Amino acid sequence: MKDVYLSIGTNMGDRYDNLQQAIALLKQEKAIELVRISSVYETAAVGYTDQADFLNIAVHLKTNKSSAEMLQLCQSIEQELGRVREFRWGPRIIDLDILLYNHENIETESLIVPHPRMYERAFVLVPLVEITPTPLGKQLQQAHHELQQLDCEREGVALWKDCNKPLTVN
Ligand code: A4P
Ligand code: MG
Repeated sequence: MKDVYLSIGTNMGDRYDNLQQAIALLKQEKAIELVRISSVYETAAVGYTDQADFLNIAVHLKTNKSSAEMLQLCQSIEQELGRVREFRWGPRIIDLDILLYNHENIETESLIVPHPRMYERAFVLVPLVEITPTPLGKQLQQAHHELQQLDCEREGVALWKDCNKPLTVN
């Protein structure tokens, strides 16, 4: 089984419901075992900043799927939830990115892992570090290290106020 870490973000419609639906679709997959889901964080938009705040989470799962199959699954969940790609970094119902795939370095036309922008983004690192208190491997150790260099409040990342609604694995 491969250890995979995903980042999931949403800033359109009922954001919490979008996260819940994405988790439900991951759970439905026989080849996927959900290990841990982070708290929900509300985060200021990065990149194209003139858009609504996001909700972001990180997810740890185990799977026998290849990295290409995982990318395909992420994209099919995005499609199922009705994501329309308007422009890069623009508003989205749901975005599933593969952060890490079993400590591998992958560079194909359609997939780069570790995710190329993950180490500079507090909205990725805060949830990821939360679910990896004992960072195993260089990539997770780097994530912990980079997060220490960031000022999360300044970067606009905060535990979502409605955090009495945690997303759960079971
Ligand atoms: N792709 C390559 N590597 C990966 C990977 N590791 N995981 C390719 C997933 N996809 C990967 O992605 C474009 C292409 O990236 C895919 O076809 C896939 O083959 P996309 O999801 O279609 O488009 P995108 O998400 O708009 O572009 P991109 O470059 O993935 O955007 P980012 O860097 O993910 O940024 N601010 C906050 N606060 N929270 C957010 O969640 N998200 C973004 C998106 C910007 N600002 C944000 C947030
Ligand atoms: Mg994406």
